[in-house]
Amino acid sequence: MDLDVITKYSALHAKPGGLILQYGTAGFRTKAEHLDHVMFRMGLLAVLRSKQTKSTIGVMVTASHNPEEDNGVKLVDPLGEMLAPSWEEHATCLANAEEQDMQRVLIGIIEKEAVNLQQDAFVVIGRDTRPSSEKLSHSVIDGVTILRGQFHDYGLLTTPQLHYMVYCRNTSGQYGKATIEGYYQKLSKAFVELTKQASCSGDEYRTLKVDCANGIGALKLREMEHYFSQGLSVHVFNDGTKGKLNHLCGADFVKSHQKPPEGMEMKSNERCCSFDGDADRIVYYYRDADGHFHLIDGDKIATLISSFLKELLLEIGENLNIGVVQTAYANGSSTRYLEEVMKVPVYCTKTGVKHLHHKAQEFDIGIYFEANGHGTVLFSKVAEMKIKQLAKELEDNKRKVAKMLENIIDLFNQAAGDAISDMLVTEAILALKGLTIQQWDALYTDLPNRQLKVKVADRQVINTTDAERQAVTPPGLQEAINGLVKKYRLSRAFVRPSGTEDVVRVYAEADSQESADSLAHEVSLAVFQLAGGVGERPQPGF
Ligand code: 16G
Ligand code: MG
Repeated sequence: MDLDVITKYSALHAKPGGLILQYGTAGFRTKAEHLDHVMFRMGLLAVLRSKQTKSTIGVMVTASHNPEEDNGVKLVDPLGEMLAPSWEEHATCLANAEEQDMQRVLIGIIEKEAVNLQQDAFVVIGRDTRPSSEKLSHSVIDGVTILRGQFHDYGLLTTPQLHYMVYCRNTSGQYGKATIEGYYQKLSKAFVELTKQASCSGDEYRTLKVDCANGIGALKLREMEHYFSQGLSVHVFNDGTKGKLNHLCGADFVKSHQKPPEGMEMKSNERCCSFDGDADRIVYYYRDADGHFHLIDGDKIATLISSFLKELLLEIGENLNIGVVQTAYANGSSTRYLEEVMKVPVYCTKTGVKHLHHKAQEFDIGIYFEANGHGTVLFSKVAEMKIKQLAKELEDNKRKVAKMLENIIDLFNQAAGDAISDMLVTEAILALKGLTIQQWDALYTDLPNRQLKVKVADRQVINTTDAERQAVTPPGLQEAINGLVKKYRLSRAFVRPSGTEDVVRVYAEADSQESADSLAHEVSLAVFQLAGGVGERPQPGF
């Protein structure tokens, strides 16, 4: 490897002196203009990771639900998973090395990870629709090329589609074809076969309104639409032709503001959903006859899916173990419903898909969802083989049910949470069970909740344990929270440093919205006082 050449080219993607960035929960994210050097260097790192794993590695250029001016990048590991933690550290070191230290840092990684430089490398690249994404993806390609890696640039893709491509390529096409048509065909075929079994008598033709956050989801949904139009007709809103990406729309906006997106007409009782900017999250919602808005978040999607899977398994008498994985943000009512009514085991992990994904792999069928709408279902190889066998062996009705399960396995993107895939699964289940969105919503009632942000000098002074539900530092904070929580009924609160923004996040729930709001405010004040708040003291009211 000619390191002098790398140094020369690196200067063309020079790092602004002193800029420090962190490979966070979902890669690097900041203003697009600060990212050119990071992209180039992630191209380099992807080649090294590819050589080390002897597999295809993915690089996705996106900042998901962040504002349009931001951008970001993350690496995708061989089975479509998030980058391994030790490599996240390398990514941070490499991104922050000043120009003159680049060679040393690169050599350090190569030695530490025993990368064989003679090994071939292959990198696949995808990007979202941000104005800055195309140029930044070329900087990734520069990095890949300089280290003599081979690459395929898929251009515009949703984040889960890139995960899918990586997974397909590293399983020699067994999982599916690593092309955009391959993705559309695999999911649509499963969806159409699954919904064929729904009794359509008297059913109106199924339609769904989809807010695409003015992002990549709109493009891809339009391309895909005719593959599944037999089973579902989608009406795309916020398709990017007028509005700004993620501005007053998209899954993150709808979930955090608990209100409908701009740019979508909602009649009462119509089924609507929102994707986020890179289409890896989905939330559903509707307006009732009185005009009230009802949000159906990731927790309720997980509940619908797990109850359906449990029913199917029961019908064929198969005893595969199911586990549901959530985070501390899961609404208390959802956890209670899953455990007490549905009798499925529920586990809590730290925020961030990699933690949930990892835990979900422990089960035959691992269902994981964050309340914000990111999630999927993982089927173990054993479960998949068993179901496939049953679909051949069983008779009549049971065989039909096993076939449905087979289609469900194909319909879930097992490489990552995927708004398109989750949407199709949800639509199929609602059709098969003949459920309206109101009936689905009525499974349980969410506890009123509130999320707030607090600015502090250094958010890392907050350390947590018990899947982020308890703060161990700064001293006195958890005791203060415990004291406040006691003042309200059915209440719960926790704080954690954000992995994507320079803030501390506060979550509170209680028996009424007033109580949840007031508890969240009081906890914010405790954070401000005990964890070094900066700027104005948190004010009550939202
Ligand atoms: C990222 C995570 C998401 C998590 C969120 C939390 C991935 C792919 N995405 O968007 O899972 O919920 O960060 O953000 O892991 P926060 O740390 O700022 O609260
Ligand atoms: Mg996203």
